Amino acid sequence: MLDNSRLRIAMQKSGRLSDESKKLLAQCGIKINLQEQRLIAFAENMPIDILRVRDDDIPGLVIDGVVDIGIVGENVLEEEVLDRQAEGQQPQFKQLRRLDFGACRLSIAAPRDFQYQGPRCLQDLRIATTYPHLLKRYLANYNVTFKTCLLNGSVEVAPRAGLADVICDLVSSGATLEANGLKEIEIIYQSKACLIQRSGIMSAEKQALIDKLLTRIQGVIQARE
Ligand code: PRT
Ligand code: ZN
Repeated sequence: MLDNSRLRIAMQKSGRLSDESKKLLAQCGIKINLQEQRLIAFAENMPIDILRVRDDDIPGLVIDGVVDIGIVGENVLEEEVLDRQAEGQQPQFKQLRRLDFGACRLSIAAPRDFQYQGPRCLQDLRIATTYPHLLKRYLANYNVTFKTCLLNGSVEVAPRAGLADVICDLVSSGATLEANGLKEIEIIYQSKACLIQRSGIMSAEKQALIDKLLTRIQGVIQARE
């Protein structure tokens, strides 16, 4: 049986956000013993449980109220929201704050010799991406429609493999695009990690703990600036 009295926080198990998420919680004074293989870790000094999952699962866990708090990239969050809206749902959650890590941008990139003269050039092309909804929303501003090649990894090899004309993927240094003979042609979304809370009623104790954590996070981030 799940213990509902403890604050449940979801973070990425292993990946680009996991070290920083772990560090942030530690700097807030939460003592956790994260054993590598464990899905759940229990804080020793506060009524908090840490759930360690794939980043893609975090928005849904918060929106569905399975966990109280989530640390996730805005890119993954926004894509999940758009996906649910496309299915006729109205996903509810509270955006608590933006964090100071996980910075990246979602960009459209094309083979180096592609003659790019603005979004209209993309009409009817096939675009490989993990973020079809963010891409569709952006290109709809230009009345551009496209064909999707949905990939959850190795997006950058799609043009060379003949799977797509261009790609829409996350970029930070640009080295991956460069190594794959691609150039960035359009930035469609700027992202950072963020902290979200489920909607609905929280017990006074849980809400007080969230408020305390938020104050500490504010202090940690300010000290790093
Ligand atoms: O296993 P799980 O599903 O949890 O992890 P994942 O593999 O889906 O995600 P992960 O760990 O790669 O990224 C988690 C989050 O980190 C993303 O959702 C973003 O919010 C953020 N982030 C920040 C990035 C990057 N920077 C980033 N550079 N996510 C991915 N990348 C990838 C990008 O997809 C491309 O393959 O890095 C490559 C490009 O990097 P550069 O530096 O070569 O431009
Ligand atoms: Zn993922």
